[in-house]
Amino acid sequence: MAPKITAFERSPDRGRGLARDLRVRWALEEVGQPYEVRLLSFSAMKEPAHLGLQPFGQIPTYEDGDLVLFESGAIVLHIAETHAGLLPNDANGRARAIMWMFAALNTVEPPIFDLALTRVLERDKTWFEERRPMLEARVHQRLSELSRRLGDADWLDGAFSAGDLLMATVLRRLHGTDMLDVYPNLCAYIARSEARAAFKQAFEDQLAVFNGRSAS
Ligand code: GTB
Repeated sequence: MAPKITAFERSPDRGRGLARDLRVRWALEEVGQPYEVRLLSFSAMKEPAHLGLQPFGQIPTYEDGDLVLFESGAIVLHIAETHAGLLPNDANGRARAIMWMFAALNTVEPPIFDLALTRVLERDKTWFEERRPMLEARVHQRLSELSRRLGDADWLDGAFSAGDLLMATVLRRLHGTDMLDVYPNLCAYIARSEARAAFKQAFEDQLAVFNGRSAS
């Protein structure tokens, strides 16, 4: 039986691939693992059936036989650990790839997500313009540090890994802003990630849901 994941029935990002099911779809495509998708409305996500799988009433989840997982990072790690292709074979390289997974989710994503959320939900607040420079400065700090570390390498540590997959999904959230413009190597890194066949397939599949063309 193919693993089953959950995704938005109608993503608020209008098919831009910013919801966190994309990273799970992408990981499954990278390792060549077919999967099924269960689409959920916002109300279904808060019902007991889904809360039994995801205590916070969110997507994505991952079900494979007896195993139920939530947290996109944990799901991607599980996929990477149980299939070839997303983690190096040597123990040290593997540990460093996992380190980059944590860096993406714990160090780089929070300021980017805070800024995005504030732009969407708090734009009409009196203090929005006052707060914005501080939020943007925090994002720039992380981007400049990441840019310096990446240098002219293709990927964060040797070959493409689950660390790059998560980092690219985190950075993609800045599409549509000018914040990446001063980091040409990060722009090229994102473009390189989005050029991967597995990314393209995952992106198309989530877009098909938004466009009502999904088989799920
Ligand atoms: N830490 C969890 C994980 O990584 O799995 C976070 C999961 C999460 O935030 N899920 C969101 C969700 O289910 C969807 S991805 N939200 C519904 C809710 O909490 O009620 C976050 C997201 C949502 C919308 C956009 N967008 O419109 O651009 C982008 C990202």
